[in-house]
Amino acid sequence: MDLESLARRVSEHQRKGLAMKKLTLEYPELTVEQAYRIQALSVERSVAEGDRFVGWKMGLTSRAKQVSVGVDEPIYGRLLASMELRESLLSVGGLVHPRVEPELAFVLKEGLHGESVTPREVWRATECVVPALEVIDSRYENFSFTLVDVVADNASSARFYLGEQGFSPYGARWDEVGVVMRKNGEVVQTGAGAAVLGHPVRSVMMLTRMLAREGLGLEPGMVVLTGGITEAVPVQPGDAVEVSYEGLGSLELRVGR
Ligand code: 0L1
Ligand code: MG
Repeated sequence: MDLESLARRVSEHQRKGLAMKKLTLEYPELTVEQAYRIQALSVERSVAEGDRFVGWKMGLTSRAKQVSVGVDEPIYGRLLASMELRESLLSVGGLVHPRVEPELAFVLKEGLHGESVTPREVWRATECVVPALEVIDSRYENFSFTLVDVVADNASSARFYLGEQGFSPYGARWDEVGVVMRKNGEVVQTGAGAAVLGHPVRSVMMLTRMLAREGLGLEPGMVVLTGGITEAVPVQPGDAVEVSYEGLGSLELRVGR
């Protein structure tokens, strides 16, 4: 099986925002390890073409999402500079079926490596915690996939938006931060930081552990999206999403063509 050509296929669908059939329909024998290789190769293609690798995301960090995909461990994806929204406007051009979810992002000032990183080490390495929105977009038809498919598709990474204000890692009980998400003025989701593996710091610890198994690690300056605090909400042009993070302010995202 030619992982390079599968990576090219995934990249093209990501770039053009075109839905595709699940890779596992054609290659049922694909493994999770091979799927991570496809993910890495497709991101390397983007970097070779001028994009920049800026961080990582954790996905499937809530029990509900893990059950829906039939797994009991989160997955990770890679973040590129081109995915970061610089203003509070999401253009759906180039996306298949975008969904928005509130997250807490950790921005690192020091690297993190190894299989047994402690919470204290994560706090010491963290420059700030930032309220964030992730826009996920599975490139698979009907947002339907297996674990292997979604890993190869960069864990559905599409866009992310970071709040302007960063907070000291010691500035809040991150597991107790309540979140209220409104779409077009109606409350559509509520949650708390504890939805992310019990505490978002565990997401960074787990990511570091998962990367260490591959000989990888987190570098200074990187962003880590720790995982959805609520279910992801589908959006379309004309929608406006507003998320308030208890004690931390709010983020808005208008959705356009
Ligand atoms: O960020 C996430 O939790 C999404 C991971 C991939 C699963 C999905 O697309 O819903
Ligand atoms: Mg997410």
